[in-house]
Amino acid sequence: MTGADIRALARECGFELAGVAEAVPASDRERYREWAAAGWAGEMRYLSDHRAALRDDPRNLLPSARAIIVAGKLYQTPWPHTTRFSGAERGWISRYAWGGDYHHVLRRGLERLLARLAERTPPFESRICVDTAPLLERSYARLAGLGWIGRNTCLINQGMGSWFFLGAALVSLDLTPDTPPPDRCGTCTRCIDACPTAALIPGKGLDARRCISYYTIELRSPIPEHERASLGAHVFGCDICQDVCPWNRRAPFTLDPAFQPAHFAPRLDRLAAIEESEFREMFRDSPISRTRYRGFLRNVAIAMGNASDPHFRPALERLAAHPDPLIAEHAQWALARLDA
Ligand code: B12
Ligand code: SF4
Ligand code: SF4
Repeated sequence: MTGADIRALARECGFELAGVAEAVPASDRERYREWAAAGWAGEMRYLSDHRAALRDDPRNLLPSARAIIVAGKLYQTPWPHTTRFSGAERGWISRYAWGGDYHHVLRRGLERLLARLAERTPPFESRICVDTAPLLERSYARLAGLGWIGRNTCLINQGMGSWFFLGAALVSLDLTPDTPPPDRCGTCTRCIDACPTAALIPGKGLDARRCISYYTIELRSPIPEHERASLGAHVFGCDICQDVCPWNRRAPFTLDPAFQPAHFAPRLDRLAAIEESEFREMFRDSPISRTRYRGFLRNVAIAMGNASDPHFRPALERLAAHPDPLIAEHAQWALARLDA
């Protein structure tokens, strides 16, 4: 079976992109080791502790693996980019989190794909990975021909841009591998120039410790004070280095109901008022649940401070009296910013 056969099956299962890479040690593993050793993973210890070495070889995840099927699913909907948005009373949620939780959607799609494949092949072993396993998804996606790794570190496809998720299925089948496309970033440096926190380091990739996406999603401790102003209205994730990418100008939209917006730019005062049980209910099937209630209110407080809108004072005063010191301290910072 070839990549073209796999792509036909993948399309039937809701994926716009698919390809095949060999299940051999990752050619980018040295690059990854250097990144982790430099401490760029910050508090994301699952990327830098003993589990980091598992990324060297996909056969650590499935010893019988011979091929990796990598699939891409678009999530862009026709709503504005962060860089074209204004509305100080609202908070910004990253495009990838406007709809349902992609982990489930991609896993279900890959399960269907494997079931269809099984109708056409001898029995085989498999393992699905959607962020959940130590696999260099972007590196194998590149090898499987889905795109190149841009200076913003995202995987970019010439016709589809970069607004797509990745999922992978390791299989014990011999499938004909695809070939990686050329790098098409050329002399462009728009993403590096636009990053508000200078997290993209030319030639080296992303220092996650400085990325708004890391601060607002992964970091459990206080957000460094000197970075809070750069967060602007972001309350979950960041899209700026993709918004400015020329390859996203004509990127297609998804019609999949799973990714239609439910949480597009909500009002900050509304977010500041939600109780923990409401947070859980509201974001039950959303990637936003990852930041947890206290992290989310921490982010909302910063965005309110950055909005410099005196209407937020009562809400911030309430948060400044919150029993959780993380929330209270960020709200006090925001109040001081309103006073400045
Ligand atoms: C940890 C993580 C993060 C961290 C760190 C991101 C990072 N760039 O390292 C944080 C929280 C910051 C993050 C943010 C985002 N993430 Co994230 N994240 C991951 C995760 C779980 C692991 C990535 C990882 O291992 N990082 C460590 C670095 C060193 O590895 P890497 O980025 O894969 O880089 C390798 C290759 O790029 C390679 N390489 C080869 N050639 C080249 C050339 C150049 C120029 C460079 C720079 C690198 C490079 O070298 C590296 C080492 O092997 C993956 C899922 C997975 N298992 O891969 C999703 C994943 C990468 N994230 C994804 C998404 C959607 C996002 C966000 C857009 C979400 C958002 N809007 O906030 C942002 C994008 C920020 C950005 N510019 O990357 C998608 C990316 C899809 C795509 N089209 O690229 C993934 C694949 C999840 C998925 N299953 O779809 N993420
Ligand atoms: S996601 Fe935002 S903060 Fe992170 S590298 Fe891209 S532009 Fe910079
Ligand atoms: S903005 Fe330019 S340099 Fe950055 S990823 Fe897109 S094409 Fe590459």
